[in-house]
Amino acid sequence: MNLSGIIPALVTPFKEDGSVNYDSLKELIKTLIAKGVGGFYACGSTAECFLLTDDERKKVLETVVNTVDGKVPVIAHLGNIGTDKTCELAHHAKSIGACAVSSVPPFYYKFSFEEIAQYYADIAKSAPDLPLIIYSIPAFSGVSINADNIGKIIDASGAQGLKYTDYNLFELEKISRKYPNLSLFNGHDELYVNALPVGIDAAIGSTFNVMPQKYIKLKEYFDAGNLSAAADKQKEINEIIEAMIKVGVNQSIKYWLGKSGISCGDCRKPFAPLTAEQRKLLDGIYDKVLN
Ligand code: MN9
Repeated sequence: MNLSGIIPALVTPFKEDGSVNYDSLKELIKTLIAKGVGGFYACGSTAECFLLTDDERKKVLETVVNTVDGKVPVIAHLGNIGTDKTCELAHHAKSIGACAVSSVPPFYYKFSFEEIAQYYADIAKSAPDLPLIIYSIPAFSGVSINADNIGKIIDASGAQGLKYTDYNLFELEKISRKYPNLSLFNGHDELYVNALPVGIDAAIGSTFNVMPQKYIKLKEYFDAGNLSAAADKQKEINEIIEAMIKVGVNQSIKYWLGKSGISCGDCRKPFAPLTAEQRKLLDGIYDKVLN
């Protein structure tokens, strides 16, 4: 799989009336390409995918693919609770030129692992030539994907990658030893420096919408063997992420992008708009985000 570097999981900007702001999305993509990102992850958790209609998801993906115009790869997240909807999105992603597809496991009904593996097999059938990236985010999906069970998904679907949004790096390391050919994507931006030695291929994350330059620098330090500078960079980043988690990660990203001139509106309900106090906290560290 030809994916590397820092891959933002794009936010979905909204207008004041709540509709998708496609102009801001285009502007954000162009800005991030100019900053040197390695690709885009479209319609993921950060994009509020479960708060978008199916039509909006398709139109957002089309906007991303068209704006990127082949400059970097685009991964389409298709995740849905039902196989049919996911497969429809897979057909669409393939037809418009996405480079890879990805999905969280189906959730809520506590499907058996056999059912989950079949879900991925069905996606693979719907987009046969596209690499499939499993998206593990147990804190949100409630599904644990680990070294003991991931083989069932790989065997059923031929999945070639894993986006790993979990704090358990021992498990990631176990997966990397057991499946050396699986492409691994770091999912918790606050662990980037820790995941690099495990052998990740790239990082996919929300905070790259606002501060990709910090991670690009961190990777340069790491590649040059300057591990203490890389660790210091992560500390600088994590001070910011800690505040973002307190306020709401997507809310913080949208607020800062707005300050930088890319209007993103609020997150969709039931997410609440930021309070004056939360905005003040974010204003206080905005300069640190930009550096
Ligand atoms: O998968 C993102 N996860 C979610 C990527 O959006 C749930 C991460 O980039 C986190 O937002 C970030 C903060 O924990 O690492």
